[in-house]
Amino acid sequence: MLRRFDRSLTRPDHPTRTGNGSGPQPKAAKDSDREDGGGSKTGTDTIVRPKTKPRTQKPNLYRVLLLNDDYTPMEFVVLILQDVFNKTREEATRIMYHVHQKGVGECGVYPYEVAETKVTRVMDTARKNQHPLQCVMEKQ
Ligand code: TYC
Repeated sequence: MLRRFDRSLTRPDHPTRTGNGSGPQPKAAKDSDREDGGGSKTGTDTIVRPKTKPRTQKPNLYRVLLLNDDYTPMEFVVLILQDVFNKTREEATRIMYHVHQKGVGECGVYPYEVAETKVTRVMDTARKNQHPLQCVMEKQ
């Protein structure tokens, strides 16, 4: 079943949220609305609570991948991995050689907007330096 994303379900401080954070508050039935005229002579009044399962939502994650080509200098790729993906010199060199040998390699895994920003930074920097380096993202 498809459910609409609703931040207020996971954010107790969200303005759409009311009450003590334990979910929608049940509305007590007005006595005048009740078929039996109300009153609690028997002491058996019941409160009907809407069924709301507490749901925690994990963000969708995206792998950011570098693709190999024959022209982008190795040093440029290493610098990109250090600058954009915050890799150490050693890790950046390892990833660069992996991409060079296998054709594709993972630079990191991020939520959508973060992944998108990193892809844009790589592509813009490559274009500015006239390198054909390609960077893509894919849903994990
Ligand atoms: N294959 C390139 C070269 O030999 C180096 C390279 C590595 C290019 C990784 C792109 O994503 C890449 N100069």
